Amino acid sequence: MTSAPAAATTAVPSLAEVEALLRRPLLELVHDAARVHREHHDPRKVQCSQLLSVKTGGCPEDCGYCSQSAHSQTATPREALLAVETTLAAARRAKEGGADRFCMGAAWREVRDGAEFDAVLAMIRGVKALGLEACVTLGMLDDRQAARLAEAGLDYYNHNLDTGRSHYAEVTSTRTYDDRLRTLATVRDAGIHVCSGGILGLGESLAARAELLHELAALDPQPESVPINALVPVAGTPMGELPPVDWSEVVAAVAVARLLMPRAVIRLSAGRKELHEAAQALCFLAGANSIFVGAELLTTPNPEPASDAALFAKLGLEPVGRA
Ligand code: SAM
Ligand code: DTB
Ligand code: SF4
Repeated sequence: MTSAPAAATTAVPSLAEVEALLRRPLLELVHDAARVHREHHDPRKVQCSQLLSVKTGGCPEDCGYCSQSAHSQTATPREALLAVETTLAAARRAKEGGADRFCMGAAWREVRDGAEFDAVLAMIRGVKALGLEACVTLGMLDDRQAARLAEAGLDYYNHNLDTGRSHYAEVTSTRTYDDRLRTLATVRDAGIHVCSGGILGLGESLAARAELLHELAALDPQPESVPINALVPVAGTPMGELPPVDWSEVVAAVAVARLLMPRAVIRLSAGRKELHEAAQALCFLAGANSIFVGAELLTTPNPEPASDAALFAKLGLEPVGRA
């Protein structure tokens, strides 16, 4: 028998209950999340993905946090799609560095059929041939495009809800929350694993943060992979001057994500460079079991591999790719 979808076995708490979870005394919350984590996952294993921006900058969307929006004046250069060989050379290096998944991001509003999409399909085939899992994030897409991604062997499609529905218009005006949900359904219907999460620190209220976590947990089936990003402030974007989220709020969001989505892999994603080691340790205790490795995310810095190796050694954690 194959395992049942998570949502079939887990009743999703109400929105008010999710907000109440976020407000619980932090160590009580972490304790409960750690227990649930251990029931469903090996607490010493951490999935390690490496990112590459295969098409950087010049994006027509106006996401207020993003270095790559054409609506913002940032230092991020606008580049053409990388060559397939350049991408696969980076994937090879990622594998040598211990990553088990290679994630490719494009600053597109949506996938368009043609030579560039064909090149992305070739990248996916090449990444799979190296023995890595493949993930892409390409914006919106239709059924046929999703089917072609699945046929190329794509394991995961990342498409974040970013924030709660009530706060979404403050973040992006060029698409709607329902556009996002529709794309997630298209990915799901194509049989590709769903990676969907959000960003903390976009000026959202605790209620809006609860909405985001509730919305993710209510997806049926729930996402296999849930990135929790903390805003990496980028100069020249509308959100570049927002105050940083406190580490305790990152820990609480990870813990609540773990409680609501016991089987999902919870990814401690962007913002880790600004999160001190002890705070990251609490996140791993509370159920985070995936990170981005490598010194760069898409356009912003990530912890150096040597410092992550030292942190794993201190905490007794192991990358899933290592036996
Ligand atoms: N254009 C595609 C899209 O938006 O779906 C894919 C690339 S986009 C850069 C992928 C995700 O990265 C966004 O949905 C957002 O959640 C996250 N992200 C982008 N900039 C960020 C920042 N400055 N801090 C934290 N997360 C960020
Ligand atoms: C996700 O949730 N986080 C990653 C990945 N999905 C594509 C992106 C983080 C981007 C951080 C800002 C940057 O480097 O441009
Ligand atoms: Fe474009 Fe994605 Fe950045 Fe939004 S988050 S501006 S869609 S690259």
